[in-house]
Amino acid sequence: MRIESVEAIPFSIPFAKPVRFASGQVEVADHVLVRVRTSDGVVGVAEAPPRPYTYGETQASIVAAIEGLFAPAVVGLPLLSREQVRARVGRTVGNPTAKAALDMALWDAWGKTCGQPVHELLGGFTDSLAVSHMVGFDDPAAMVAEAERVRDTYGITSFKVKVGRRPVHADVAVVRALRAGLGEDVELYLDGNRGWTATEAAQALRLLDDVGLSRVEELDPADDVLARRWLVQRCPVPYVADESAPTAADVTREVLGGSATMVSIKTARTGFTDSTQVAGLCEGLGVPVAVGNQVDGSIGSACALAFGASRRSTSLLSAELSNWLDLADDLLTEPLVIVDGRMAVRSGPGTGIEVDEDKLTRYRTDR
Ligand code: MUC
Ligand code: MG
Repeated sequence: MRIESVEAIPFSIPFAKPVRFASGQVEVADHVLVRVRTSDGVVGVAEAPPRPYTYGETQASIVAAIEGLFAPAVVGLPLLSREQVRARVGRTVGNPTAKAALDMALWDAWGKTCGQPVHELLGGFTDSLAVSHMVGFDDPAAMVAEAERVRDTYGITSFKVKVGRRPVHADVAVVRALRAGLGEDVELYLDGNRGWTATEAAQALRLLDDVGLSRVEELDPADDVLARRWLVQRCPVPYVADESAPTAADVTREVLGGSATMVSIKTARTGFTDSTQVAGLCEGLGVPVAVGNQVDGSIGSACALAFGASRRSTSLLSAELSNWLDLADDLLTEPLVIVDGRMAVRSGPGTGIEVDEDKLTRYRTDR
């Protein structure tokens, strides 16, 4: 069974509530649906989210990379020759979400071919994950109200708080307000998307010492190499590498260099194949991991769920799986669900999702 075609379909679905953070903001899911067809007529899908402020990709660049470079490189290869696909696609540098979506669409097609869910093909560790919700920039009262609504509606008790604004005191006030409003029983952790200097981040950590944070992520730029190591050495909780360590090589460099003590794994940028590699590396190094979110849509969230549930190391902590809640609509025939703060794996073959063709017709932007 061979790869017969690879399509890149741009679509656009508005977020009912835009997500804002230190490195950018997302108002519309202007993502790309990657659709693979095999010689047996099986179809696999995944989505690529353009995040120019993180990876330099745009919706147009993802479509161009897939149509112009990756599809011609892989069409005709056996569906299961993932290392060949990886080697050929890897000849082009960059384009992480375009490569990841192609990889996940191929896994989806394989799962649908053999009638097995991807989370089982990848390891089958568990059947549900605790969900963490990301709270974007707003004023303190609005951020507390959003977290309370998400907790009361979906039972979610883990929150990633976006920080990195100046002055530091504004974000410190937000985090304090969240702890006061939500109580001691919720998990709170921070993501600065490189917005602060190491000195500002250290100040924030001092001011928040008694708030009970579980971890912090990319508070300052990893490219400020010595300042970052200085901060990580002093950080009282795990310091997560996210955008500074998207590949296994980056993880090795950042962790061994003392610039991070924990790693965020995002299927949106490492697909299933390279996410497996990163997870195995972290397990070998003894570095904890968490399943992160690229402000994914429903398809991307289903992929992150399948991967997170596949291994022990990726299912220990709550996974960032909830940004689709803020989308005005999605492309799925069956919506995702969060009950009692958890998402159950989809039981169908592949990643367990089906694209609603009428919705795709409505939201695609290339016709
Ligand atoms: C995150 O964890 O940083 C925001 C920007 C991005 O690249 O991903 C999101 C969430
Ligand atoms: Mg992050």
